[in-house]
Amino acid sequence: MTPEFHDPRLLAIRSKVEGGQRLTPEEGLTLYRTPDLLGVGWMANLVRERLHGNTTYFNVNRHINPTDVCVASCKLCAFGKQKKDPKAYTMSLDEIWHRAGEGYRDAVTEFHIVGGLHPELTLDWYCDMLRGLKERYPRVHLKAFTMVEIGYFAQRTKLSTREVLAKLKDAGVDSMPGGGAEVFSERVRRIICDHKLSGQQWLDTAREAHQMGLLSNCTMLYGHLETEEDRVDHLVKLRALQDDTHGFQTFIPLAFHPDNTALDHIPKTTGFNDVREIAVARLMLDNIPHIKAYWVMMTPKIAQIALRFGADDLDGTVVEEKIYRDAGGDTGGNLHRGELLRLIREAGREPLERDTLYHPVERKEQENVFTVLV
Ligand code: V47
Repeated sequence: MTPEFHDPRLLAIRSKVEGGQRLTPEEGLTLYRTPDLLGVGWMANLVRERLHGNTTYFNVNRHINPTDVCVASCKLCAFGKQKKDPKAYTMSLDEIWHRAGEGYRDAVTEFHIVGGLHPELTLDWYCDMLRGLKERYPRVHLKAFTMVEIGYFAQRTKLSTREVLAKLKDAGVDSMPGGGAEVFSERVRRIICDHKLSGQQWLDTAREAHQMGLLSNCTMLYGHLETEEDRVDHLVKLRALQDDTHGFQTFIPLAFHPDNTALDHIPKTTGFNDVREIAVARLMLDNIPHIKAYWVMMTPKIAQIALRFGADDLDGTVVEEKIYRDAGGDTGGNLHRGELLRLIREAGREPLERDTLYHPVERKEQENVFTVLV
């Protein structure tokens, strides 16, 4: 059933969405400012169903965070620690290779590997880590390193970002996650992540990765000091890069979790804002195929509702998530495959297990083995 749109600006947006036309930044602001969440969600759902029908994607994955030692000290982050902090950790290569294979019920198809900017671990160490994972788990896709880590490796080795990417690709990186983009506004970055690469450098590194055949995801951190204009600007910049490279697979809006960060006076985002972020992203990012409701960040309950407001992907089983847990996230990580299936089916959607590149995965549940159907 089509909802009634009383606001003439929303009516105009609706006819553009129905006609498959691109929305302007001003229209993005209207979507953020209207209280009509159902109207915005209805339009986002229209686009989502046009692209994916009733299908909802998920994967069976494990996070690996080799170290939380980080030179950046970003105010937004509760995960990164100074090397001298007694709570800081750095895993040995043997530990990483061993831990990667333990503690999961379902055979994983993806390792999601990101970590702090460690001042001493070398690029060769990371390449050995990747080669060791590939040798032990040849069928598992390695989605590894944010654009921020690539920039830091380049700075430390004095290689170009292209050379760093080439070395990591050669060692086994199959694609890249979307983290570290935060919000591109330099005003906000100066406060929340001062020592990190700039928004433009994040985009330039993503462009290079895409040009070298590495697909990636992209994210936006919201719910801290950014304005609605900053969010629209961020989405429009991602959309412009995607027009050029077609290298982004999925956009993931990330709600800021303030606990244990230097910004812990900022209140947590609300369910209304989390759902609206999904819907606005689906409508503005007309050239990015997937919008992910990352349940670890949104809670499984809100992520499930998001499946009717523009999201077509729930991420995965996410064994051993640390970044949100350190920032007070209480969803705990680690949903089993069966629980993801239930969330999706109870939203009236059709679950489809995917690998990282969205190929369907067929699984013999009893034998705990999978086949990627290409
Ligand atoms: O890079 C850090 C953000 C990201 C906080 O690509 C914080 O498939 C909220 O990027 N509150 C990590 N956010 C998560 C991420 C991700 C997650 C799931 C899937 C994919 C993918 C990527 O979380 C960091 C940073 O941008 N972050 N600290 C915090 N306190």
